[in-house]
Amino acid sequence: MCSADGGSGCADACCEGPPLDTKPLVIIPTYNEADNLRAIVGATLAALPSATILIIDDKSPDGTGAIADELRAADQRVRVIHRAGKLGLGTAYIRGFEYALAGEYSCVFEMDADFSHDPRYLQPMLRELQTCDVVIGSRYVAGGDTPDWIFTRRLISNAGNLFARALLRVPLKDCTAGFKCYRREVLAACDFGAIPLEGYAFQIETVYQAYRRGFRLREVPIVFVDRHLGHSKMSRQIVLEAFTYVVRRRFLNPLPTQATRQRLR
Ligand SMILES: Nc1nc2c(ncn2[C@@H]2O[C@H](COP(=O)(O)OP(=O)(O)O)[C@@H](O)[C@H]2O)c(=O)[nH]1
Ligand SMILES: [Mg+2]
Repeated sequence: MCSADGGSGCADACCEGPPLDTKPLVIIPTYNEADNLRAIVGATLAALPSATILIIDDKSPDGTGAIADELRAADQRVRVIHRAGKLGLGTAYIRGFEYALAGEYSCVFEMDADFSHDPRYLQPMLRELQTCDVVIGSRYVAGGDTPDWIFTRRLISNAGNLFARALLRVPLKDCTAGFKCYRREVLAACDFGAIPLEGYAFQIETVYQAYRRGFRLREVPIVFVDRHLGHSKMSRQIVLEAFTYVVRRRFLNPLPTQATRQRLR
């Protein structure tokens, strides 16, 4: 490990990072994804055969949980956590991070079940993680795109990102991205459950905390396509949550920056 960067990994060739490609965990939260689950699990294992997949299902009424159990019985790389009811995306990921830390996973992916996050990006993201701490599959860097979105949806998403970036000063083009890969050290150091959050706000909180704690973030371009099967669970309330969270985080309980931390030590 390199001392120059506080032990969170280093881009220098002299530094040896943890063996990242040996134990990736891909967390896939599901709610009513019966039409997508078999295909996404198959595509994920084909793209990253060394991965373990953790499905976290919230008692989906459409039988997604039973399909998850079937996939688990067929392949030991698939694991399943059933929760009692729809408890939200944020807490599903937190449960998945706890699972990862209780095991020996060296890096952890967040990925949707609906193919908006194409598994073909898993290998390139893992390669990037060799020289940083969090890789973000970004729609807003050169090469990234949201080809299916109408103008107003792009506008809302861009405005939300601008707002988050301006207030929280996270140097990312895509702060609300949900396709990400973390080194386990990041998950061990952060407390993403500190504020209960559901949707885009949870995604912003993860990069905010990681950045403020001195971890290195890197965006890689992804083309984000809309789901073909099933329905989005995002709502107006989740968009509102993101706006109010950004304001609260900025003005009520901002985290100190890494530089401030070092001064206080
Ligand atoms: N376990 C769990 N998964 C959820 C919940 N809400 C959404 N998801 C899953 O999280 C992922 C992203 O949700 P989605 O509805 O596609 O959001 P969108 O991509 O922003 O439209 C999908 O895999 C959903 O099935 C929830 O409350 N619990
Ligand atoms: Mg989706």
